[in-house]
Amino acid sequence: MIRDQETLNILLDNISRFVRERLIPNEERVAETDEIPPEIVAEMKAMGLFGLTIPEAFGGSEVTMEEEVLAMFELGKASPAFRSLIGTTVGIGSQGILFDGTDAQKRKYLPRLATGELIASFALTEPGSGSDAASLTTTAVRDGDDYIVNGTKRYITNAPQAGIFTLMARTNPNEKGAGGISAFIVEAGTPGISFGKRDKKMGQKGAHTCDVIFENCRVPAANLIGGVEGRGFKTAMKVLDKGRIHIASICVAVAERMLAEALRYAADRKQFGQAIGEFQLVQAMLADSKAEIYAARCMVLDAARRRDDGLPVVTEASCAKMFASEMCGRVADRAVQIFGGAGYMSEYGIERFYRDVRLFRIYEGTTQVQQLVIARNMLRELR
Ligand code: COS
Repeated sequence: MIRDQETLNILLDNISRFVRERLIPNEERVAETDEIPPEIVAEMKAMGLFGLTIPEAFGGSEVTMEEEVLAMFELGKASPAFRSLIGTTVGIGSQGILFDGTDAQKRKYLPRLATGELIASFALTEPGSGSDAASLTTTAVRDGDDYIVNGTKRYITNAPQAGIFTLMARTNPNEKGAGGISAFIVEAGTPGISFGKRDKKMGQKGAHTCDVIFENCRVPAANLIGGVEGRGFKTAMKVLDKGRIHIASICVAVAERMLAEALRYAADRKQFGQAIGEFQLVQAMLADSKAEIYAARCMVLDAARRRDDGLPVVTEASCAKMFASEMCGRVADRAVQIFGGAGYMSEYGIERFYRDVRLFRIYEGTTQVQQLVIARNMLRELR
């Protein structure tokens, strides 16, 4: 759903210019230093990028899902690390508060998320619990007006920068599955929280993850999301449904960027007396990539519009995330192939994207988890 085409066009133009003039010229610097320069972070804040999905009442711009994916089709054309910095605040870190939080929780945290003063992170995964999210073992035991949290969360995106975590922990030790899990807002400075070393990753330099360790960490009961125990798993799943459409839109954007680079290279690079783009075998790689990007783009937009219409999108979100992330991997592979030897060399940048996009098929639910969700829903509907 597009609320006001003119306002949206201004936003999309601004992001597109920012990508062209500020982010792309800084990509190599980010890859080398593993840091997004502070002046770029400040510009992202000033542009309101952290507050895109936060309601206007709390200082954000309250974009619809369709508007969000259109914005990500632009922002995603730069190295994924830039998107990652705003990604958890726009998405999985904040949306649990928005969907299921109390009014007091919204009033307390959303305004500072909207400005980027606070970065929100999503703490679900653990050393022993990844795809099987309902098996998590971090505990939150009620003690007076607090909960005492113990456990370790792993690979938590933006944890080193985070001001708050949306934390999933088990409040009912007798309920081993999803029903025993509750969601909390935990402030990063709370005593009892410590951080592991920054993970050394295959790609996405500039986007940081690390362990978050809770040792007898006292969290006020007022920070139990929605004030009701046992609803945390569903909150997490709802957040991920939306997050999966968001990630799918980034896959489309990065694939478009890689294809644009491969096309330019194919048009310039000459072998056997002509541009390699004149060869049908290279054309096949360009054409397959174009068609697959178009298909993913249509899926993402359809899923987003359905969500805006209030329709269930669990299956569509998983379909879009699965198809778009796998498509992005294939486009990355073809782009490296079209660049040939240059594709393997870091100075051309395409190998960096090849490594960066590998994550899309893994986080916010692996391709295999998406397959499981899609097929389970099909069988459920049949029954
Ligand atoms: N929206 C709302 N509720 C949902 C839901 C959704 N999308 N998906 C599941 N639920 C509910 C179910 O309805 C069920 O509720 P009831 O017990 O009241 O019926 C409950 O949650 C448990 O669901 P289910 O039995 O399907 O849970 P499973 O343990 O089988 O897990 C998967 C399901 C595998 C889909 C889930 O664990 C998952 O998504 N794993 C991947 C996690 C992930 O993406 N991690 C990445 C971390 S962030 S980078």
